[in-house]
Amino acid sequence: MPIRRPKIALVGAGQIGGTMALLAAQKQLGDIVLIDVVEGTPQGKSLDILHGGPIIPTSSSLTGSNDFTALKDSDVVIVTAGLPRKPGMSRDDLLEVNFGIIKNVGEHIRKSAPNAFVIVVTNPLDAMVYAMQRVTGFPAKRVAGMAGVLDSSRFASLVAAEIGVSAEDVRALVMGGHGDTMVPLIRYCTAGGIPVTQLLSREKIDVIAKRTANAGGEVVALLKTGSAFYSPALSAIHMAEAYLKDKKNVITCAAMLSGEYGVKGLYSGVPVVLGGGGVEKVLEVELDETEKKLFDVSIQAVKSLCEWVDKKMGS
Ligand code: TXD
Repeated sequence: MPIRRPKIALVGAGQIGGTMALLAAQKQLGDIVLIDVVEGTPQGKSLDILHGGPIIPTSSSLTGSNDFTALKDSDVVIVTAGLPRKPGMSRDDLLEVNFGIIKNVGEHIRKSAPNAFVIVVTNPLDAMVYAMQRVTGFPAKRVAGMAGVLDSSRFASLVAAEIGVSAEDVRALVMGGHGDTMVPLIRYCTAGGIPVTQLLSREKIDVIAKRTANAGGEVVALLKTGSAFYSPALSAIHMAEAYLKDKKNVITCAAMLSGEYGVKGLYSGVPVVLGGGGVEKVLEVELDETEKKLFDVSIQAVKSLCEWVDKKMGS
């Protein structure tokens, strides 16, 4: 049998969806289908990128559809369908409306793309990825949420700017929920292998940690009409690439915990090995007393959102 190109479905052709389509075409990750409920949006954006194909250059095909059957046999489905925040809104304010959307999308994925690796982006992320796994019934290793990779990148970018070094050389680890209770693990942040605590004062690092927790809100306040989309798109495609190329990258994403960190049956942002098997392994890093306390607070915040989802799902 000839090898076929992977099929990547992007459900939600908005700010993040459109940006991901361009990134996936530039990286030639496979054939891309954009799906949205707004007539013309997915078709227009895919055609626009296709027009640039010779310049990229790419051999990826791009199509757009308002029909969920376009999901058929996708290898990866990245879901951004839902409403973004407006200034003054918290991510949790989106819970009710976006749960309804995710439930509908999850049913379509279960029917049309039963073997896909699903990456959820829609906020409130931890609850939405939990809902997606419940609705699809897919093994938890095939349903992950995009958040920690973005939060870690945001933290690293601010550290790099503060030290005055290339962002390429800064690595950071931000765990927990994708919200105000996220946990930047300062001890694990390095610049070229050097612990950041040897390069910046504690005060400066704490300011950066606070700014990271509010980074999404900072962009929402500046844009006024929507939320961040370039770095979220880069983050989700980074996860998709690790899966499609079986890269076994260590990436922080919202993964189902089954006892790791003393948590069972909830999604939270943790470092995982992401490869062809999806979330192949959850990596348990050592947490000190303070970090453990912060992580537990973050878990409690996610737990209440997931209990809401359970109630809506009737169990
Ligand atoms: O780190 C993270 N996980 C967050 C996630 C980072 C940034 C943004 N975060 C959330 O992603 C944000 O709060 C939203 O919930 C999603 C999507 O953000 P985006 O900025 O892409 O929103 P847009 O531009 O409004 O795009 C959403 C698209 C839009 O075109 C709608 O028409 C479409 O989703 N939509 C649907 N598509 C398919 N099916 C249904 N039911 C549907 N409803 C809306």
